[in-house]
Amino acid sequence: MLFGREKKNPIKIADKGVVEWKYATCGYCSTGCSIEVGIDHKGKAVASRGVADADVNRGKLCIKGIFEHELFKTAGRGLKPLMRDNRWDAFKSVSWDSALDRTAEEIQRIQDQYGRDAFSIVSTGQIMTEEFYTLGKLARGVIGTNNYDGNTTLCMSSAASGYKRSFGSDGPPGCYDDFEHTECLLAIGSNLPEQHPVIFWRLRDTLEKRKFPIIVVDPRVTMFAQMADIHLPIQPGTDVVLLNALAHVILKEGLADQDYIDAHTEGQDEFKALVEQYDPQTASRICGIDEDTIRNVARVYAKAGSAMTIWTMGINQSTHGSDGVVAINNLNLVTGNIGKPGGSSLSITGQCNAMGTREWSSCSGLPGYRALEKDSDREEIAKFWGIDPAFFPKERGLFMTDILPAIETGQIKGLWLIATNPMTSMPNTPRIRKTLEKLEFLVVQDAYRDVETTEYAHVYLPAALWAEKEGCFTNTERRVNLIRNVSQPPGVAKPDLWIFNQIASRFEQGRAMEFPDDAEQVFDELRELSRGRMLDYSGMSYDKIEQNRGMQWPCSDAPSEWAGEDSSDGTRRLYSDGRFAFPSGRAKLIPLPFIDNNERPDEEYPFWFNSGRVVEHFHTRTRTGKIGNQNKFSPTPYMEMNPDAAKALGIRHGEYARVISRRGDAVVMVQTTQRVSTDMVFVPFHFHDCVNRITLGLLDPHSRQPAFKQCAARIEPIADQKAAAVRNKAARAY
Ligand SMILES: Nc1nc2c(c(=O)[nH]1)N[C@H]1C(S)=C(S)[C@@H](COP(=O)(O)OP(=O)(O)OC[C@H]3O[C@@H](n4cnc5c(=O)[nH]c(N)nc54)[C@H](O)[C@@H]3O)O[C@H]1N2
Ligand SMILES: Nc1nc2c(c(=O)[nH]1)N[C@H]1C(S)=C(S)[C@@H](COP(=O)(O)OP(=O)(O)OC[C@H]3O[C@@H](n4cnc5c(=O)[nH]c(N)nc54)[C@H](O)[C@@H]3O)O[C@H]1N2
Ligand code: SF4
Ligand SMILES: [Mo]
Repeated sequence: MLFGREKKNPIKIADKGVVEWKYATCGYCSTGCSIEVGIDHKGKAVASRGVADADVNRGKLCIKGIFEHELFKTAGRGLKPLMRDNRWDAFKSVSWDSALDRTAEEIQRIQDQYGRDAFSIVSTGQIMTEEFYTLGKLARGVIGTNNYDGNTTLCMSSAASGYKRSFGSDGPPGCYDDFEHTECLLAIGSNLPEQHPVIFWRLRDTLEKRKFPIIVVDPRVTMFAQMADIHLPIQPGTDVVLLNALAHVILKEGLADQDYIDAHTEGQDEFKALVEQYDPQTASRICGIDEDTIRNVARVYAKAGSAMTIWTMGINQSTHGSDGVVAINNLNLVTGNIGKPGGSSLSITGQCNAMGTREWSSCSGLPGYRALEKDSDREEIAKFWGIDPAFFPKERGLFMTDILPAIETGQIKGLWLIATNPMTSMPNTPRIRKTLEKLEFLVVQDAYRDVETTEYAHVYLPAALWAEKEGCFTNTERRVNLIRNVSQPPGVAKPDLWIFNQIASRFEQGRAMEFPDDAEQVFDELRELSRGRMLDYSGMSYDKIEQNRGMQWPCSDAPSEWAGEDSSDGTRRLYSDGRFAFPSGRAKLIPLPFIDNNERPDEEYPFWFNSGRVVEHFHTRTRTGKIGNQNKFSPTPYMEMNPDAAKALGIRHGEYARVISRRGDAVVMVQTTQRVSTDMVFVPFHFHDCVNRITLGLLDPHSRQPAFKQCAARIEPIADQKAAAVRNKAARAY
């Protein structure tokens, strides 16, 4: 009997009238979820859904993926190329030819006048692999500037640098399947539930079937810390000390895998001598974790049959970012936890295609993990592209974080920004503003017209976004996945690939080289360059990638050194045979002395200022700031502050307060919460004119990545709450 229930409002799933589902890969974070976009009979994208048989997400999507089809109709898109003579003039709409001619002429003029490296290019982790490869060919092979880098220096360069130092090559050795096998998970400086919700769901799914210890290292009590078995609220920036101490206990108590160390590593004597100094008692005074907990964690980790470490920006964005990664690798080498199911050093990548740029963009070298420093690599690529090898520099040039200061000193005069928004995302934005104002020529190539950085540009090039074009992304676990063309770009916006090819055709050297227009043809080209290498794509094709819902490299069409006998469906783990990418085949155990060089809280600036993300927004909100639900759930720049600290300053929950550092100030809404201790505040960095007015961004010596997570600030209550609300609102201008 229904007892009249049929009369109550039944749940109805809206019929969006989808007539076709098109395959893509999510364009936000690096989880790499397979997504299908539903098209109605008018050809309009009306729905998104997770692909059920994709191994990565198994039908799931997070809040960003679920609304991704709404991207195609967001406000603020660039519809036409824009141009002006001076920064202070109004922009005028111009034809593509005028904008591209002017850009090519200015590149040429600046290079003729000041030298080739005086024109600089900074790109991103968010365009397609085929676009990265083409941009690399243009920057290295045609324009020939060595001051070419990407925003991955703000994001993954510590991970890339740490992998190279320990294993001889970049490339995360593990995969999500490791959760199915591991007996202990250590997560350092990663807020997985919010920043990689679908990887987190994979972890939760495994934990429901089989229990194993979760240890989270984060100065905040994040959502991840709350579900952990052990939470280590570490002193900011001291992870290397904790990791050295864990290695100390493991070696002292005979818990190390000495056979693995002897067979597969070098440098153990120097390493052991250094960690000898980091006994738990000494370490606890620096890293703030008591000695018994250090011993306990070391034992739990080393005694597990297999154990893995994941990490994200809490490690990378530090003055010890690269050392932090090496310390994690050291821990996994001494316990024999590399390349085995459930045993890994798995960096959780940031942007959707941060891996693609590391592999193919030539930012730090030449395509396919080749190095400018190596004669044979320069010769091979020069021959393949049909240019003189002497055209390439013999070592890499400046990183993004050194390119902007080089504008200040006059070394760089022109800049091309592609899909990155440094006026919001770089540390110490008051300083960035001055550098951008100093440029003789700035060209901004972005999908949105309303990015802050465009205010400083001479030329703006409107780019197509995500599935308005076709190509591949590589995710955290080395999985190459495909984006099919789902929708057309608005106005006359064009794919980045088309823009790069057009610029190439305006240079003599570019006209003499091949710049294919079709993404799949570019894919075929880079696939050839990958054959036999660690990042072998030779067994992949667009159709095969789509059928497999993404494939993990090495994936070879023949037996090979890195891929083994049969890798035609991809390879889950690297280094499973204990052979690493250094000529000796051994990994390096590297001693890591700790020097405390952060700006620390003091009497005048008594709080640690920590920054990061929330689940609803992506970075500088050019996209998520315009999508209804995402903005509704997280509309305001706010600050997590401990209730006791707030009370001591007379600040109440929900009031606006001012944060001040030696660089600048910002107005934020205070959210009192026990997530942070009394000497720390945390602010999501998504809002313009906010967090990065405060940050200092000291650089890591190896990776040049900024320490976004550590600086000192003071908090002041605001008497005039109405005026504060206006200032706060300005930071969410979209
Ligand atoms: N929703 C959403 N998801 C995203 C992104 C986004 O913008 N929005 N961006 C993507 C990108 S590009 C990236 S790089 C990732 C970032 O992903 P995560 O790194 O997971 O995110 P964050 O919030 O930047 O920082 C993670 C944690 O580091 C902690 N931390 C701060 N200082 C320290 C320290 O000294 N030691 C340790 N151990 N931890 C510390 C912070 O308290 C914070 O909880 O997210 C990706 N996913
Ligand atoms: N304080 C603080 N600052 C931080 C961080 C932090 O944790 N704290 N995190 C840092 C990290 S990890 C990162 S990755 C950076 C991110 O910093 P940014 O890269 O500057 O941030 P995004 O907003 O992702 O900028 C990407 C731009 O690309 C555009 N875009 C998207 N798709 C396309 C496309 O297909 N073609 C073109 N041409 N344009 C496109 C978007 O509109 C957007 O303007 O921020 C860093 N800054
Ligand atoms: S978890 Fe990342 S890749 Fe997956 S839907 Fe969310 S933002 Fe997209
Ligand atoms: Mo990032």
